[in-house]
Amino acid sequence: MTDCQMVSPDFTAEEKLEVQTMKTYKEDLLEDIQKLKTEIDIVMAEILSFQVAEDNKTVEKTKKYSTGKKKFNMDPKKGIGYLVENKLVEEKAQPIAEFLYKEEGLNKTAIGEFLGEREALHLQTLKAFVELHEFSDLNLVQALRQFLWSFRLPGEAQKIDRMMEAFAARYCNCNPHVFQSTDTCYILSFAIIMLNTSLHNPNVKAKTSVEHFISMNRGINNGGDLPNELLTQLYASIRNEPFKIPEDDGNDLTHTFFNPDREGWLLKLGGRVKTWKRRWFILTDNCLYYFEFTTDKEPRGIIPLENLSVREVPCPRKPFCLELYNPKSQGQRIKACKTETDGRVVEGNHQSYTICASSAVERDSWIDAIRASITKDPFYDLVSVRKKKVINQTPKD
Ligand code: 4IP
Repeated sequence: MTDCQMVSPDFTAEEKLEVQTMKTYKEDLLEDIQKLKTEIDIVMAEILSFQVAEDNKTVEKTKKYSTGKKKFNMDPKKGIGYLVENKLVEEKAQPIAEFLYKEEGLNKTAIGEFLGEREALHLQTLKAFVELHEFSDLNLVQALRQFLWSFRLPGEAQKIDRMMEAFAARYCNCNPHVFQSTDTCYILSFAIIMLNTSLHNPNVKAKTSVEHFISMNRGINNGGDLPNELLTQLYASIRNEPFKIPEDDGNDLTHTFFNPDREGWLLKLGGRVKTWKRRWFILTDNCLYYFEFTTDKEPRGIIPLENLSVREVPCPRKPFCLELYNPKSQGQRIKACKTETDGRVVEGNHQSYTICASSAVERDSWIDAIRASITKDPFYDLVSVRKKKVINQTPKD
């Protein structure tokens, strides 16, 4: 029985036709709805697979990012190379600097290593990295605290030089009226780092006083002095709170400056008159100081180790001797000073210093300590070159 036959027999032929048309229209509509449903299902499936692909991409990207960070921590250059290859970091100073400055989980030694390199991209990244630090209205100690916490200074003198130079330039940029030159800021920054070690490293016995700190920094403001209040304030800040240095594994700058501090009794042979004297030796600041008594304030003699070498030397009747000598000008007098019995400080007379320890072990550890001290000399050179430069300048009005 057709739909037409199902309609009421009381309907006119016209009415029956109308009902039939409506039914056909309804069927068409249902069919369209079904088609739409199918299409929606297809689109939904496509959207879903697209989302899955996107999610997979994100997961993949996150994975690569974390691999890149791991690689960076093991080998900073390779790590950045990997991140660049995978388009996760742009190969430009600014984005790399931002990555180093902001990214969590990066090893601060690796950051220091990357920033210390000499190639153009590294130098530009260092500049951009330092510029991400905001030092305006901070005193020098506050700024150094922030800076030295953001990475770990590498051990190499030239790298430290570049980093501290960049730091000083940035600090002076943020605080244009504090110092007369970047060099002044650079020298004072080193003085502060050394002060930190002197005050907080238990191995350093002689603690720097505020008066000594002020006198150490005389003339560094382009020939003029920095205000005592400023130096006193910086001194107090360090005394009250030491620098926080990332991952202190005994190889940071403060150790580099002061290690190894060694002191002890040794016998020293006279220069012209060859008599053996028992003296208390202190090795610090790349100098050997010797005293008559451990409690003496003034040393009897000071031997700057610059340009000297040290070696084991055979000596009649004294089995554990070492010798300090100038490898470049043997036979000439070593630059040193000594105090005469009448109290006058005069130049030393030694062409070499022969020093005797009480055992082979002791002799060898003095040799090691002196050698280590000599090889660390570049730091002092870096600062002293700048110091000479700024002290010889006429103060500006
Ligand atoms: C002295 O011998 C002491 O050994 C001095 O050592 C030494 O000076 C002198 O060297 C030497 O003549 P006498 O005391 O027997 O006279 P110290 O200063 O430790 O007492 P150095 O330069 O080693 O300090 P000359 O070079 O001044 O002779």
